[in-house]
Amino acid sequence: MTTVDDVAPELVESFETTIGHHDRIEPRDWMPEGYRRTLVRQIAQHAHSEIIGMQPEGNWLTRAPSLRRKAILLAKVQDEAGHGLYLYSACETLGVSRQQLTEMLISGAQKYSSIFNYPTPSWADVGTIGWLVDGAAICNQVPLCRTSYGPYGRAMIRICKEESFHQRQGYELLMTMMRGTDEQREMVQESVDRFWWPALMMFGPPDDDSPNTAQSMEWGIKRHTNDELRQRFVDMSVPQAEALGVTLPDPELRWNEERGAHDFGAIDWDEFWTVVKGGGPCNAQRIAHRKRAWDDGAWVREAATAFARRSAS
Ligand code: FAQ
Repeated sequence: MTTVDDVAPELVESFETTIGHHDRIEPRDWMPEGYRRTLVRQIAQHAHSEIIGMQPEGNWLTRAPSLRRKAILLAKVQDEAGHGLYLYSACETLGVSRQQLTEMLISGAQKYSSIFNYPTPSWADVGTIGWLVDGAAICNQVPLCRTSYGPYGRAMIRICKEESFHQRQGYELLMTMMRGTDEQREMVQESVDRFWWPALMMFGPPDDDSPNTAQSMEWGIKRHTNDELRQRFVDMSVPQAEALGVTLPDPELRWNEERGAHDFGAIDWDEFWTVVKGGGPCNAQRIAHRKRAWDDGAWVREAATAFARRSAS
């Protein structure tokens, strides 16, 4: 492992200058081991989230209420698979293989977003995930297009364009239901009630309890803190909820003239950490499903590797 102490000073200086100028670090450039490890951690967690994130909505593929909704949902879930692949590829430029990353996900050594450990018992959840979960993802990810590591930032550009489409389809789905029957409106409200707080948790722990934020900001990996992005998401969602005609389940949510932002109630951080540590309602099911798919695909990976080896010789 190379540390700052045993590399040529001009390499360290070149890294620091690049970061200082908000330019991009590329795979061939020297980088501190901590920078590389932080990127592997964050990009892998992001990739795993996209792949595990296919499950809650995938649950509705066979039960979508019309062919049109089914085709849209199928396309969205396929997009998530694509995002996972771009991100795994970006991560591989840092010297880890997709096999290692998947094994770390399955063993619990690497995390994925807490939000995907909640169930999706209602069709309205498909719309709510698009509106709130993709909405939160966009808020967090648009600044990552300017992250300091080239392959990650470039992957994020396309991902954000697709997430933006996903968010709109979710909102349109909910809007259609809100124009329907009382029962449909109740389904939307019930789904929003369940997803609002977990969506706020997607941004990570509060800044004063976030061990990685300060260093990640210094390295230009993160461009904003967790709380800054969470606030941005709340401010963006309030008028959207009003237009939709749903109530956000927070009696303390109100505009603060002085701050020019919304105040909101306390997040249940005990719930967040329970879910992050594997105790959420669907953690075991999500990982078991991923492991089954990985095991079932072993023969395909073996055949592809053998074919590649034979073609190369
Ligand atoms: N869930 O010090 P920080 C999507 C962990 S993609 C689980 O603040 P950091 C698309 C964190 O890893 C959603 N764990 O960490 C889609 C760390 O643990 P570690 C995913 C969490 O990295 C939509 C510890 O807590 N997006 O939704 C969470 O500076 C619809 C301390 O936290 C990304 O991954 C959490 N919510 O900031 C797909 C975006 N929050 O690793 C399908 C990129 C924190 O030290 C359907 N990632 N932790 O053991 C990021 O921006 C950052 O990694 C944060 C966390 C902001 C998530």
